[in-house]
Amino acid sequence: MNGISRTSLDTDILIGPAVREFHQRGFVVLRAIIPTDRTQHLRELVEKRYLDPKTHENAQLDLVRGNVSLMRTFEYHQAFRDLLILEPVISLVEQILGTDCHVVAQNAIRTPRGKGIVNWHIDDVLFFPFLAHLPAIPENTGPLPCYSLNVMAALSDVEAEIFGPTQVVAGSHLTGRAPEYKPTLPSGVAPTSLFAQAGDVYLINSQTWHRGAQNQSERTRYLLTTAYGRRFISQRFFPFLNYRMPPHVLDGASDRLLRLLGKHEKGPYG
Ligand SMILES: O=C(O)CCC(=O)C(=O)O
Repeated sequence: MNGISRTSLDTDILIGPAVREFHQRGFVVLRAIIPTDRTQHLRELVEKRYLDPKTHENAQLDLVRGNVSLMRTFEYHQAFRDLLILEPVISLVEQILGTDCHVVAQNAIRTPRGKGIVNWHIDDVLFFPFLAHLPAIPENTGPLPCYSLNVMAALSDVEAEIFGPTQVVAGSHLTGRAPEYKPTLPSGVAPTSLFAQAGDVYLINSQTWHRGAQNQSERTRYLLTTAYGRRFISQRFFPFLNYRMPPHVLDGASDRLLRLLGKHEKGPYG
């Protein structure tokens, strides 16, 4: 599988091709973005959070879902919060979504043997259903706008099918259709498995068909997913109404980080 490596290219050179590939295929893979000591620390934090009985005690707090997804990890530790502005990822995200985009969600997925978010899905409502009725997108129109995307950071190695890779259907974001919410694809539709080393990061358009294949190995898989949206896409911090950002999340945050957390300029409507 191809991927864009940061080691040989600086941020500016990486961004143009990565944006093009993202728009064409509905995803792009960036190699070796998070150093090993950081992925190890993040894995340990996920494990600690998961093993803490308090995480599971009160469903009203929505700290874990389906025994697999740890929710709002930026609240838990600054190591997660600081990944919200990880370069060159954040510059790439802002190039795609605009410099007034914000964080929609940040969750850590911990999948031991037998687990996986195995049903095919898109992450938002279907934005462009009319595409299903067009013969083809006319050339020279420029890329279709992307409204929201998910940045997925591999925190452990997933180098073969048995470890349960994220799978995508290349080009599916341009079909104007959502997949049936089940583990299989229509015949003739082929998935691409995103094999990764810990520290690789991939961006997936919210409209791209994707899923996490079942982990069939003894190696627990760790994936950090951070969704970003344009200004008009709502943030999804449970309990939504009256959500209050814990004050420590804002400690020492830069203006860029504050904006990503939701501190916006005034604009239309408010
Ligand atoms: O676990 C994965 O690889 C995919 C996760 C996923 O589908 C999602 O967060 O929407």
